[in-house]
Amino acid sequence: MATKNPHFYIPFNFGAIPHELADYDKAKVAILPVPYDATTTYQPGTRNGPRALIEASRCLEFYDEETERSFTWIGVCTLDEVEAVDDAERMAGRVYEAVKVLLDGNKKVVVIGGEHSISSGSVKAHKEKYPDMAVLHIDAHADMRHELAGNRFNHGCVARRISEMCPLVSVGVRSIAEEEMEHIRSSNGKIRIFFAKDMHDSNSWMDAVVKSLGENVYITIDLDAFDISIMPSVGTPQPGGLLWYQMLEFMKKIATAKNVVGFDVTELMPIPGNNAPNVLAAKLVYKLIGYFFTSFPGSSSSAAAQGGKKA
Ligand SMILES: [Mn+2]
Repeated sequence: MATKNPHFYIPFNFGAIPHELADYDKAKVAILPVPYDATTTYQPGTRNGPRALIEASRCLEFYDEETERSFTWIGVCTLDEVEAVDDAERMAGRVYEAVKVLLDGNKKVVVIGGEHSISSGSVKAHKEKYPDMAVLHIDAHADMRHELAGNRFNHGCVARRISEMCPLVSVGVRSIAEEEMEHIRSSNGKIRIFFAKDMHDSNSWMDAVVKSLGENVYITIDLDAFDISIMPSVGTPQPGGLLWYQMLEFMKKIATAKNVVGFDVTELMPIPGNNAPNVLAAKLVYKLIGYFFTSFPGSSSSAAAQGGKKA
């Protein structure tokens, strides 16, 4: 028979959330760690991302001074890590199976990577549940190649694979090949792209992104979308990215206008001795759980609580 933990135990889960709020059956949110890193093209190490993110999350406060509330009451369960297999397509398939079980259990799913290729499995599972959803892809790279290094499931092709399933809007891009640009041009607007060069000196792009998406949105975040000054811990860094408060403002706009059905945060490549980027990644995940899955003043779920359109 289980006994209550004395208060001096700190749970080893996302956020160090007390066991009664991290219990699978009661939790509304399930965090799925996927420590996979096989097709990265420049620097390896994203397999260490999920553990570093969870470790960093344990130092965060539950109270969010920005929305003036704690989010932990909805319940956040940290699942065991998905076991890595060598083949990226099979790995995405494994993530698909795992996410499908969680969605069948009515969880809101947060996948933490691991390299970006894993996101296609999560998108596939969400698409089955939300057939009309679009994907908001936040990334320094277009990830729009048909194949890279002979592999269609290389992390540099993930947006292309996702765009074969859903409408796709890419935001923050500042690294793109000519063939990727041509593919986007020939998509007849099914693939939209917002370049970082048009984002850094004005926030008017945020409303344009909101307008380009339907009601149900899945968000896939490659942490290299952030500027390298605040997020050096990525395998394929690019200068000129999003800053912290800019990202939060954008995410709050999405939360207010859309129904976010799930999200992933990928490509954290921890640098030994520099934990600050790991904390950024962890805090981003915590805030997004709050923005997307709980109500806060002005959010669409708070509109629902007042008789708005969403259940
Ligand atoms: Mn990227």
